[in-house]
Amino acid sequence: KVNLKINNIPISVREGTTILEAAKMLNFNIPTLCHHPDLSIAGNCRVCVVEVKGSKLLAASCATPVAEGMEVLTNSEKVRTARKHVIELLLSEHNSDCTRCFKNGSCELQELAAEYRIGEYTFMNLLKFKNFRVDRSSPSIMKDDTKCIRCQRCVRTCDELQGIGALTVAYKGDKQQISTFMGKPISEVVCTNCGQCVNRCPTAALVEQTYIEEVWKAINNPEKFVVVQTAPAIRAALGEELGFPPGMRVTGKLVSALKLVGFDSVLDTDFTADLTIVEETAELLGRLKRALVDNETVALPMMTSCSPGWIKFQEHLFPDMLDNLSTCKSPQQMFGALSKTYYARKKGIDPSNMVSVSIMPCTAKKFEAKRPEMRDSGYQDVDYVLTTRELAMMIRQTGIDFMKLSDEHYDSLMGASTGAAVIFGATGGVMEAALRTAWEIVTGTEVPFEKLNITPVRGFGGIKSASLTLTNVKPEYSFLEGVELKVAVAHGLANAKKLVEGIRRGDLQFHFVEVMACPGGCIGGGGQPIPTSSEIRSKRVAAIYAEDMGLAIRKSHDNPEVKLLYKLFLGEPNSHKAHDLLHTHYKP
Ligand code: HC1
Repeated sequence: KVNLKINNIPISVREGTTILEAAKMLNFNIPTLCHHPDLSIAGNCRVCVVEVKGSKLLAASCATPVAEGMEVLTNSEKVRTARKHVIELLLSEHNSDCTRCFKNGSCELQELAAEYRIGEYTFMNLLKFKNFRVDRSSPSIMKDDTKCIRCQRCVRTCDELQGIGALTVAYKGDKQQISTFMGKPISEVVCTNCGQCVNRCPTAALVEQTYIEEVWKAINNPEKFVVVQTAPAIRAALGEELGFPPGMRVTGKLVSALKLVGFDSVLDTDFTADLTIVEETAELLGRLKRALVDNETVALPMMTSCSPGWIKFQEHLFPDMLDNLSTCKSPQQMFGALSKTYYARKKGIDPSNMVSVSIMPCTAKKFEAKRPEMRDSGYQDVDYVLTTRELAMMIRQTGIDFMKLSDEHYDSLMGASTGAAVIFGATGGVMEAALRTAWEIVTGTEVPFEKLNITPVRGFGGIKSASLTLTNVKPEYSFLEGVELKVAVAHGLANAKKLVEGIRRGDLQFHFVEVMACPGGCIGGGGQPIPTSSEIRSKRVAAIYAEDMGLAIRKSHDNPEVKLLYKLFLGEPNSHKAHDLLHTHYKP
């Protein structure tokens, strides 16, 4: 233990603790702009400076470990003056057009400027001498260098958490910029659109491409029938934007709010998450049969395909392994294709007048919706994708007191879901849901309720693995008797990279692999409320599993509306119609 004083209050902390962390333990907040708990220490914004007795220089508290006998002042005259100057210097190179900014009201720099009462600028406005661009080339992410304070959170996120390195620091001194390779547009570089950089950017240098106005226009057009779907992870996070603490499930209020916002039908991505499990399990069993019985060369392990950041990652980094991806479209896209065919037909709506909107925790979903493969309904299957944050803006604009809303239920036909679908939102959830279904299909016996939680695939381990020996299988699955089904789960693309490299080298052998691009899975998606930290991710995951535990139906194949869909429309899993609408192939 190390003993020190912060603002004259004694404290004893573990060796290696930084001054910033120790101050937090005493409930002193030291502002920072480059520090983020998920990332390595940069120490480059200098906003977190503190005074250490005996030292002439101020210390960056995020990068300075505590020492025995240290006496620290976090708010002395000297500290306040320096901090104010740092903020003023940052503002001298920042486009402070706050009222027109997407992050107005949620910008960390704006918040500090308000806290330190920055009025007249002390320093010359240098921005006007710079020739910065706004990059709107990506359907997911907008990069505005005029707002950038070069804290490098985005660079570290892309490199450390995602293993991509699409963003880097270019040039030195006052010419320094955060740049893509050769300054190319985002849409032309190795960006997966995951939005993890957006989630950590303190200003509006990186924000989602917003489609709020387009969605309002559709809602206000009496000719249009606007359906909305909500991803599994939204219910565990939206509350944070609207007054609730992290970890509060707001499923019923979310439905009420969407109805008040004006959507004509409020439906659930969880419905197609269940459908994905039924389709994907049939596909996996088919691949195993072709490999084990027909001795065909089959791409194994099969890999999940619901996370569009992960798909793009494979396209960029492992194009030789695209056949390993399940042919299933993501639940978002299955929903889009069915909304303009099955749902439109059953409800007597002309699909050309239908607008399909989805609420996603993910910025890559905006890109996914615009992929050319995603038009099997004859139209663009999903028209607009909004993040959790954009939906919160729309709810605020509607003037609803979200906290006071009563709970409502999703509309029918594509609104029913099971606990298995809800857990899609957490890393390991798709695998757990698939195993619940695969076991029952292969053995023909029901998994007892108390055995439904498959804990080895849960938690925040970067790469998790598990195995399940199949016994007492049904005659048609005799080729699986005694087979040890090996599965693996990775979240965050840096972990995925390690896993896929191991598989490609032949060091790791699995039958089925789940990858989610974002840390923690979709609950930690790039479109989720800011901040997202490991503590917050844990709370959202706990909310997801609590929702699963509370539901009477917890296995995807038991979803009554999925059964009805097969009966009325698709026929059977992996049928021709299912293939036409719900499956695709990604080509190198
Ligand atoms: Fe996800 Fe999925 S779980 S990808 O993480 O398969 O975004 O929530 O909607 O499509 O269902 C995201 C979440 C989401 C899809 C589903």
